[in-house]
Amino acid sequence: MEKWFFEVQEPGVKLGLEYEEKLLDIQTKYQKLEVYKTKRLGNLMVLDGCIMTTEKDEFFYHEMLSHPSIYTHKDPKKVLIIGGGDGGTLREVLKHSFIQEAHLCEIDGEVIEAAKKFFPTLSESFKDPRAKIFVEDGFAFLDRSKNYYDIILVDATDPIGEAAKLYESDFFLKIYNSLKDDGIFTIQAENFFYKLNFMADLYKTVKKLFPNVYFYFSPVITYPSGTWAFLMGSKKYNPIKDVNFSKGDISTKYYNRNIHYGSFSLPQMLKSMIK
Ligand code: SPD
Repeated sequence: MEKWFFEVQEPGVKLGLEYEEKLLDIQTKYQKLEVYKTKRLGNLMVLDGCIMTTEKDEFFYHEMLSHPSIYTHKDPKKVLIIGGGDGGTLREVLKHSFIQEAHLCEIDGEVIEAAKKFFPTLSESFKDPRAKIFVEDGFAFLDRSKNYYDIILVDATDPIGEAAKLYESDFFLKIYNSLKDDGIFTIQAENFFYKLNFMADLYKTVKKLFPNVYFYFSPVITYPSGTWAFLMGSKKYNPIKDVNFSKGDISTKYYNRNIHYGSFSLPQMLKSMIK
């Protein structure tokens, strides 16, 4: 008999993935954590009913969260990832040999353990000597690290429940203060089809703190609408004028120079909301 996992992506819209086996189903201190072995997309991680990542399509999201800011910053050495307990973003950051320190602050240690067990191709970088893992709340962590990071990447869940505070001005102020004078941060930012108003509000909130704010996009086939947005807040650099690929090539499946430039083109319906 067929077994299916369904995510309700929007009222009246579901995405279904057929699976062979449920590998994990636990309630952690923070959320319900499930892992499925799917027929088509490898292992699937689900938090509170929401698709986080699959082994087969994760590269879109993790490459695109990481590399645009790394190639835009003049000389990035210290990176902080908030969330991202599956390790995919950490793996991408550490592909760059010039990154000296990559700190990952994930509130839920059970996500890290599940990633180590069921997502080895994402969690491989936990062993890298440049990586340091902190299992704690991102707010408290940021309070302890002022003016320290070149880049901060927020690899969060959707802005629902507890995670909603990761999309508010108090949090962005802490990020601003933890970045150096030419720092950049990037946060996952939903999609323009279902969440246009959310994206416009997010842009305005970040723009009050950061002089340079940009949206860019990537396909992520298992996320609502199939097209995912990222917001970059930068104190100094512009990702089109300042991007510098002479830092060296890395191995990717999706990100490249032309994708970098093209991803910052905005759909008209979003452009008119943030002008
Ligand atoms: N609707 C899905 C949004 C999930 C964003 N975070 C994914 C975490 C993967 N590292």
